[in-house]
Amino acid sequence: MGGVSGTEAMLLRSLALTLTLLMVSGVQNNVKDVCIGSPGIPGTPGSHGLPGRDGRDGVKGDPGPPGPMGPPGGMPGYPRPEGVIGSPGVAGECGEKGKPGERGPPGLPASLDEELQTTLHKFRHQILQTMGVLSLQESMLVVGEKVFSSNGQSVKFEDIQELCARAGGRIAAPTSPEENEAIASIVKKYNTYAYLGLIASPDSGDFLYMDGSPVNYTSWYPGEPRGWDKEKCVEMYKDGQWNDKNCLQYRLAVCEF
Ligand SMILES: [Ca+2]
Repeated sequence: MGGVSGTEAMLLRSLALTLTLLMVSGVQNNVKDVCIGSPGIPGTPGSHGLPGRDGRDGVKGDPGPPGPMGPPGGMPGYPRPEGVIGSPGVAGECGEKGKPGERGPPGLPASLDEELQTTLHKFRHQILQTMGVLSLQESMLVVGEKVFSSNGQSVKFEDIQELCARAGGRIAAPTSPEENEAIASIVKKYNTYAYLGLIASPDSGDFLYMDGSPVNYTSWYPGEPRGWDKEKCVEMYKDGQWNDKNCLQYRLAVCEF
């Protein structure tokens, strides 16, 4: 019983060669079927590779929260805009009156002052034009220095006074037959009694002009005045005669200027 014979050794070598060829030719399935040994021990892990290259920049992030307040003593800020100018102060006291200046050279007499005469001529012309138009429209009646006029309104005595004063005149008061006739013509035109600028004196009961002076002309209707204390105003009838009357009636407003 010696070792392996020569023939057996050849067979074993042929078998090993065949197995090697099968493995090299990739016929794994066949190898599996043939390889029946236990698995080997895994090898040790390889060493770490070199670090990779830097990546590309990422997306810009959100702004961060405001930082803490800095220490005092920083730079001054921008100047503020100027405020509104205040109201002017109270005027000071008047100073002492100065000395009169020297007398100027004598001027021209008004009659020789050409510019003044031209202005006066223009004024006169314009006034005559205006009076002509108003007279034509029977809006005014000229008697001597006075002008009588009415707006045709009938109001109480006090309101006539106010109305005439506002127009720059006063309630009409006849001081002569001519003036009385002029006012009477206005009363006839509007067919309405008018109050006159007369009032009973609170002391004597006598009738006076509005400035308190006594009347110098009257045109009482026969029997008037007889209102005693109750009729302190005077109305004019259409024929120009007068009657004392209370002051609260609505009468034509006739003014004189
Ligand atoms: Ca009367």
